Amino acid sequence: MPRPTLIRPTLLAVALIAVAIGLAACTSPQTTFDPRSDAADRIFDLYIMVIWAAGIVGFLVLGGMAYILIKFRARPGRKAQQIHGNNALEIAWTIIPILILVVIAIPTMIWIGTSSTRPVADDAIRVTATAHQWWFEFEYESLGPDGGTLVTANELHVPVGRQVAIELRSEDVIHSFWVPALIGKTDMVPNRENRLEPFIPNEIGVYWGQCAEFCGVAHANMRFRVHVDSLADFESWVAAMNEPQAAPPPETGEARGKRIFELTAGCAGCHTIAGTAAAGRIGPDLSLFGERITVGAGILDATDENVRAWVSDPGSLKPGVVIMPSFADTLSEAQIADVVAYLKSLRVP
Ligand code: HEC
Ligand SMILES: [Cu+2]
Repeated sequence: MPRPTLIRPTLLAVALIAVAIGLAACTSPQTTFDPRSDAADRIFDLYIMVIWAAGIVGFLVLGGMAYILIKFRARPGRKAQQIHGNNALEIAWTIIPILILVVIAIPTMIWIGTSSTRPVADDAIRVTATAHQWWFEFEYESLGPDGGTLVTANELHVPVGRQVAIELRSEDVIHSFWVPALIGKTDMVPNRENRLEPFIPNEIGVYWGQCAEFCGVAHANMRFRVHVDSLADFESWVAAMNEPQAAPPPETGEARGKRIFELTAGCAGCHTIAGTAAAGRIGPDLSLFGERITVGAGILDATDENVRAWVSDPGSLKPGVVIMPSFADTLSEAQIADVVAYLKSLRVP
C-alpha cells in the first residue's frame, strides 16, 4: 500500500483559501463592513467582536483537529486505540462554549435594549417609509407645504450629522428595510408600525438600500438609495420640493411632455408631481424626478435612455410590474421622449 501523502489535501486547502480571498475582494455597495452612521458603527463593533470570538474558536478547533489528524494518522505498524469517554474533557468543552456565549450575549442584549429605546431628538428628521410591491415611499413629517408631509419615493434625502428617525409600514405584504451602511434591517409589516433605531449619518454620500424580505417576483429589484446630503443641499432640495413647478416654456418637448403626462397618457392618474396638477397616489411620487439618479426603484441609472425604456415597457425591465402599463403601443417614440424630457426637467433650480 502506498504511503498516504499530505500533498493533495494541502493543495486543495490552499486552492480553497485562494478562492475565498478572491471572492472576499469583490466590491459590493451593500456591505456592513463600511459603516457610515452611529448605529451602523455599533452594529459593526458587535459584529467584529463576534467574528473574533468565532475566529478564535474556529482556529483552536480546526487547528486541534488538524494536529490530531496528522499526529495520529495511519502508519504501518501502528494500531488505533479505542478510548471511551473523558469526563474532564467533556466538562471543559461544555463549559467553555457556555462562557463564550454568555460573554457575547451581554453586549448584544445591551445593544438590543438601548437601540429599541433610544429617544428621538427634538430636531430629528422624521420619516415614514412605506413599502409597496415593489418600491419605497418616504413621507417627511412637517417638511411639506404648511408644515404638512413632504413625499418622495425610492430616493431618500437626509442631512449629514442630523438624527433621522424612520417609522416603517407596508401597504401590502411583509417587506424589510435595509441600508447596510446606515441602518436596518427591520421588517415592514402591514397593519403595524415598526420603528428603526434613530441614527445619525456621519458621511455625505449615496448609500444603497434593498428590500430584505422576500415579497414577490420583483423582490430582488426592490431597491432604493439614501442620499446623505450637506445641510445646505438638503435644505435646497426641501425648499424646491415645496415650490410650485414653473411651467415649461411653451412649444418645447417638455411642454408637450407635460401635456402627455397630465392628459394624453394619464400618468397623472397614478403619479404625483408636487406643485403641478398631477396628484395620483398609485405609483411612486415623481416630484423633482430630474434630481433622481435611479429609475425603477433603484434598479437602473436614470439616464434618458433608461427612463425611456422604463416608460415604454416597465415590465420588461422589472418582471412582475403590472400596475404601470407598457406605453410602447399607446405612445409614439417621440411622445415618450417628450415625457422623459419633461420628467428630467423637474430639478432643483
Ligand atoms: C396605473 C398606474 C400607473 C400609470 C398610468 C403610470 N404609472 Fe408609472 N408607475 C406606476 C407604478 C406602480 C410604478 C412603480 C413600479 C415599481 O417600481 O415596482 C411606476 C413607476 C414609474 C417610474 C419609476 C419611478 C421611480 O422612482 O423609479 C416612472 C419614471 C414612471 N412610473 C413614469 C410614468 C409615466 C411617464 C407614465 C405615463 C406615460 C406612467 N408612469 C404611468 C404606476 C403607473
Ligand atoms: Cu419588498
